[in-house]
Amino acid sequence: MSVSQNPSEAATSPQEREARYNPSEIEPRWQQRWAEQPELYAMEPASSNKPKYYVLEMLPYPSGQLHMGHVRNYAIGDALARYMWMQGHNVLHPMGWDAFGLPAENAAIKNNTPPREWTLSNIAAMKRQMDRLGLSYDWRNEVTTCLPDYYRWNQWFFIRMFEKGLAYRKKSKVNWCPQCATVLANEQVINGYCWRHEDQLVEQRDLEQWFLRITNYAQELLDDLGKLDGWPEKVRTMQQNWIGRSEGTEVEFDLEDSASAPEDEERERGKGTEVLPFLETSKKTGKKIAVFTTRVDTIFGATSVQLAPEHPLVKEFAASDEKLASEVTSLIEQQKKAREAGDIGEIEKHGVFTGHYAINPFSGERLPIWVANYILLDYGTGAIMSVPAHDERDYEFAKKYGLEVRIVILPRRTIDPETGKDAEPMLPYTAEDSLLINSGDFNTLGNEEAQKKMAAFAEEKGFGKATVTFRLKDWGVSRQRYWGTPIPMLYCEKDGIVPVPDDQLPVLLPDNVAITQENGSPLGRVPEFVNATCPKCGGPARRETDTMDTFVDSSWYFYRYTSAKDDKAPYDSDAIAYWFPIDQYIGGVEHAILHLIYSRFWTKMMRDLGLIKNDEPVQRLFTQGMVIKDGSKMSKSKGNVVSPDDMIARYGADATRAYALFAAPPDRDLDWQEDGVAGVSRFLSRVYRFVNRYAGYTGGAAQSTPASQALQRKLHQTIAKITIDFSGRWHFNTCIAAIMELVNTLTAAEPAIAAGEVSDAVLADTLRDLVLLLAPFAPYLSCELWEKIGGQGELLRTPWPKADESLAKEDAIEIPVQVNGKLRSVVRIAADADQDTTRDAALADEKIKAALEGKQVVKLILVPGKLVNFVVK
Ligand code: ANZ
Ligand code: ZN
Repeated sequence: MSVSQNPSEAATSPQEREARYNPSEIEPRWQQRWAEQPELYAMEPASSNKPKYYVLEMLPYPSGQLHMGHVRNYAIGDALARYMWMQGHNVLHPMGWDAFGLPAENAAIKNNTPPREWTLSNIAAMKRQMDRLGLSYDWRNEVTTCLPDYYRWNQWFFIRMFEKGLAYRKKSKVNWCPQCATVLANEQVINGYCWRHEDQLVEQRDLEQWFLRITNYAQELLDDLGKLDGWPEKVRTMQQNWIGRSEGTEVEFDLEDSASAPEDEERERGKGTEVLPFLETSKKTGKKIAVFTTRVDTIFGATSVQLAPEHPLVKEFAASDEKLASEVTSLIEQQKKAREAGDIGEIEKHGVFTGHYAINPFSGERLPIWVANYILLDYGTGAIMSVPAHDERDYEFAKKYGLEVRIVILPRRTIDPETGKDAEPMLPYTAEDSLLINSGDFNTLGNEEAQKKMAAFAEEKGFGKATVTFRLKDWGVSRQRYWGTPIPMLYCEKDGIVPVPDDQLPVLLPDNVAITQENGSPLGRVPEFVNATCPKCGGPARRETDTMDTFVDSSWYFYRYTSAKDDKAPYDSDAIAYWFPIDQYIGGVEHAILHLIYSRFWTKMMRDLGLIKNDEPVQRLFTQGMVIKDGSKMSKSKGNVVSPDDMIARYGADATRAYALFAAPPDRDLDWQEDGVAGVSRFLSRVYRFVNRYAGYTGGAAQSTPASQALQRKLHQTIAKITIDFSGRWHFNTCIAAIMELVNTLTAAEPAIAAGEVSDAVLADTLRDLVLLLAPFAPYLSCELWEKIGGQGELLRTPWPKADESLAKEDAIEIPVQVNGKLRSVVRIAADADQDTTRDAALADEKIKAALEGKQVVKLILVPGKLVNFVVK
């Protein structure tokens, strides 16, 4: 039976009569239905017999508005989650809010709204947007990091770490952003500027701070990068560089006992080394200077020892030497400026001779001790041996100050092939593959062997050892701000630092706190908060007023999703054993170091507390590209923001999401074009009308026909393509393009359908599978059409269609055959024909035979499946 049987409709064509696609009617209706089914997106318990799949998108900061970057991120995750449900998995697809942080305080100052109120209303607004987008989140396990039921566990972990010596307090030089009025972690300083304030240079200050001992895990964090083969290479490399492992040797130089401040003449003498005829023990002070070097093989070429300006020994020297003191002050100042400007690596080198000497333990030579502005206190030991002949920076320094340059390694082959003479290497000569000279007993050794032997020698003699240095520093977590997790520590005059007992957690963040941009934590100005009782002695105690870096919150939030309501523990360890590691994490590459190193550390720490078994939190990581508009990143500051609400109002959530997936492969940047959204919306409209037109259609053939087979072939090819993409690289743009092609094929088949040449069963199957294939990309439309075609059961739990290879097989394809680049014929061959078969088929063709008659084929160009070209003379 064909569709236009109703006589009252006979006057209009089916196209004119049929319903218009109206997402603003369809989508809210389904949104309402989904909201009434809390089980729809719920994870099943660990006892489920389905395979588990944990898909996670990075949780947003609740600014109040989703932007297109979010929409893109969530559209990718949502497509994957829906696909996995249809593949029969037990899916965990949660969402939450990274809700602490400075913007809430800034908004409070600006609008006079308390941070809590501002944050919670932003969350409500963004949640509405997410629901309107139709994202499949299990809201029953929503995590909001600014609420006490979450942050109490930050405090609980902090105390566990304190007990294990993993959380400690020390005075240190810190990065200070005057605009944030707080300390920043190293990771939050971008080329010397604040990560939140692009134009704000970060200052250095000395403050008592809480640190987490992430460096205990430096080696493991590095080693386990090797396990993360589901992570982008670039992210692993960034982490590796950030951890910055360096193998070398620590060597102790004796500090020689010298007279007080040197005369100017003596200062001049600092420019050379001299070998002491004999070393009297009385000449040694007993003090040692440890240096860290990666090239102990060059130690006989050391011509000075250099100290960081803030090295403790420098302070000692300067105490009795005013001239030195003032020079050191300016070196410190230069270093500070360079650090703040983020180019400490390129600092213009300055230094000053201290008038003191150190003794090279390998050679017994006395080396002048200098202070230099390019030596960093917090790397290695804060002191180096300077080897000008073999190190760029030392060379530059030595040239400037006239220090001796002494060659101690040479290329293995030094004979100049032209002159036959020994060639002097260009200085500084830094090659690893070289031989030692001028190095006492170590002469003629290869440099690698020398490094091993010399480190062993130093160890044996007790003045050094092989060591490893990391660039990674402990994580400073103290922030002098209000809107964060209170650090659960007390200071008692009698008992010192005392953690808040577990049964007094959470330490609640008080409301009604005046937020100002003055220095010092706003909590320090709340006496009810500060004044506490010592749990040990019952005497008065002062409460810590710093709050935790918000990166603490995001270090473990994804564990909490498995049991967000638990008030006895941060999570249920059995549930973690089931759900972890996360199967797929999706987010921006801007988190490659900060968040993704901290959360790896937190996982290892929790494992060592015996809470979990997994070593790593995330199995596979995907970093999506940026959303670009008019040539630059879509952002408020660029004024090129496209509002998701606007797009949804105009084209619907399905079109907006599908466009975000269609416009570019997800790992690439996406250039936002509204025309493109309109185009996707027109496509969805075609699908809508087509399915409506043929739902329940029964006017076709009862048996399989050639037209049916052609349709089936296209359908199964489409299924195969999309299925492969979902398990691999997620080129959703080509998935959606493939669905578009399928719809083109269907439209082109309409005359055949009308002529009854397509079997009813095949048409019905095609419609059904088309709806299923669209489900991850356009869930509203799919649900609507699923109902229309009488689909049984919940679409999301309907098995994903299976590609039938035999049906997908192309029987024959046509290949153009050229002679000297001119088209002469077309041959039909099997789609999977090999090269020889293709060539033979071309040669057997009558037209080609004629064209080649009497000519000599000099070359055959054959593009399999595409083209054959005979080049003839
Ligand atoms: C002598 C030497 C000779 C060095 C030579 C290099 C080449 P990486 O690889 O980054 O770990 N160094 C050590 N501590 C330093 C500090 N606090 N500030 C500035 N420079 C420091 O670099 C290690 C090398 O950097 C060390 O090896 C040391 O210079 C320098 F032919 O020692 B080397
Ligand atoms: Zn006490």
